[in-house]
Amino acid sequence: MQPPFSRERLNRELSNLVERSRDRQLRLAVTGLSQAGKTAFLTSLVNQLRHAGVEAQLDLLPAAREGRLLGAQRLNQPDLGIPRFPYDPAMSALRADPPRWPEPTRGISELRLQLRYRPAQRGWLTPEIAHLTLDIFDYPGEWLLDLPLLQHDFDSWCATQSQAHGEQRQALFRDWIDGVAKLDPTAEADETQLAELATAYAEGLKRAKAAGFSDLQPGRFLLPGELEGAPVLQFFPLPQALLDKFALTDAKRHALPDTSVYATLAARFRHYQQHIVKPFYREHFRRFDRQIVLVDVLGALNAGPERFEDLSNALRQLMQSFDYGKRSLLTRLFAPKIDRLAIAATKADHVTPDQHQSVVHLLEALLAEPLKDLRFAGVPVKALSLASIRATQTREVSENGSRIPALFGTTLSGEEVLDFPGEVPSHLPGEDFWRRQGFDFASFRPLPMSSAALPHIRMDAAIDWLMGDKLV
Ligand SMILES: Nc1nc2c(ncn2[C@@H]2O[C@H](COP(=O)(O)OP(=O)(O)OP(=O)(O)O)[C@@H](O)[C@H]2O)c(=O)[nH]1
Ligand SMILES: [Mg+2]
Repeated sequence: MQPPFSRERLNRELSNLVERSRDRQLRLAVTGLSQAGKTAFLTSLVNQLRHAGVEAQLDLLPAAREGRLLGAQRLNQPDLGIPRFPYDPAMSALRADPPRWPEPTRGISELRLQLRYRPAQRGWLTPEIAHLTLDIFDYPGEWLLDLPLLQHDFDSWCATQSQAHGEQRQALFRDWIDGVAKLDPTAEADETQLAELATAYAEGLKRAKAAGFSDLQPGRFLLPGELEGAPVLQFFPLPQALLDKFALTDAKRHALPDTSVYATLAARFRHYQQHIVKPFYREHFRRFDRQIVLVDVLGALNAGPERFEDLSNALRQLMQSFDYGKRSLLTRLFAPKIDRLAIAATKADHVTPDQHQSVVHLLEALLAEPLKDLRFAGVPVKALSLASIRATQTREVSENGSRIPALFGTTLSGEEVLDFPGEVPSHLPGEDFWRRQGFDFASFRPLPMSSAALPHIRMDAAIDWLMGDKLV
């Protein structure tokens, strides 16, 4: 009787099986507030991995240093409902003459890469070549700030939003502040009036974003996409002073008719929570295996004390997205499963290399509480500083016999400059630092590309932490 399979066929099947068993998968999300450098990081990540075998400088990644990482190719992504990460347009911008930064992101996008590598340990069952399938996600930073909104009802959310903001930020909301002060929360809701006030609130948020503020809720007001003009986005917090003026105690509020201003805004807030915020966490966030949180610490330092304080508030809220303690909101609602986290200060090419360690210390100081909680919860987390796409070159300048490090780059307006950005404090800056205004940098244009791989600082260290253990 003929055996069902020939010996060759059996061997082939067996080696396919082994090959498949070596194939690994990872879902990686790049996270961070608006303009933190997520798209630049993702573009550089894809670029470095694609050129890992040849041009890319990845000495801090053992698989690349040992010549085992052979490169990466793009595959069709599994989630057909999510747009593809625009890698080619980003690279075209960086390759343009003069080079440009990739466009800001307006929605979520995904890219699937297949990495080919030679396993480090060879046994008789180990295939010659193994694969790691990497799904990477980019989404606007604003969406993340909506998680904390889930732990509130409309009243407690109004209370958090009424907390004192600095003068500079208040000034940006002036139209809304003046308009809302005239509102009667107990009156019958007037759709046109609510739409106008909601627009004024959204305009305030947009102005605050443009002025470098980070603590901006609700996030979708900034990037409404297809929800532009929809009633679900036509709400805003009622200032505590207004609620006090109408002596709206809990009992009184809840006795108001559904058609009142108060009840209409509260219903829209609940709808936003259920239909906008929750689906994002349920469908995307909780399925990521690993995340990197990017923070533009240097940008905030450059922008002064009010912005820096605002970044610190926003980060505290953002980090709740990683609080996996048993009683945390995230765990209760979505049971996430992240097993590794990196926290990176971006744009490190804005300071000279001798300052990089201080940047990491400052980042750790800024995130001291959440980092402590994460480590306590047993989530492995690493803090580092990096430049996804290095835009400056380090130079040394002689002055009075000593050599001072400096940066050379081209500003966004095309001017070549030699920059002395100053010292980065290694702890949270106090009044003294702000009084001296000891830190100042220009924004630089990307360097013209001289090789297929983008220049970077410590992208290889970040890649190693995020996926090095899968490449052994
Ligand atoms: N010098 C330098 N600038 C950078 C680097 N990465 C980002 N930038 C600057 O920061 C800006 C924002 O970077 P993005 O990658 O678009 O930031 P994002 O987090 O994706 O921003 P949103 O899409 O708006 O949420 C860029 O346009 C650059 O000006 C870097 O490695 N070095
Ligand atoms: Mg982006």
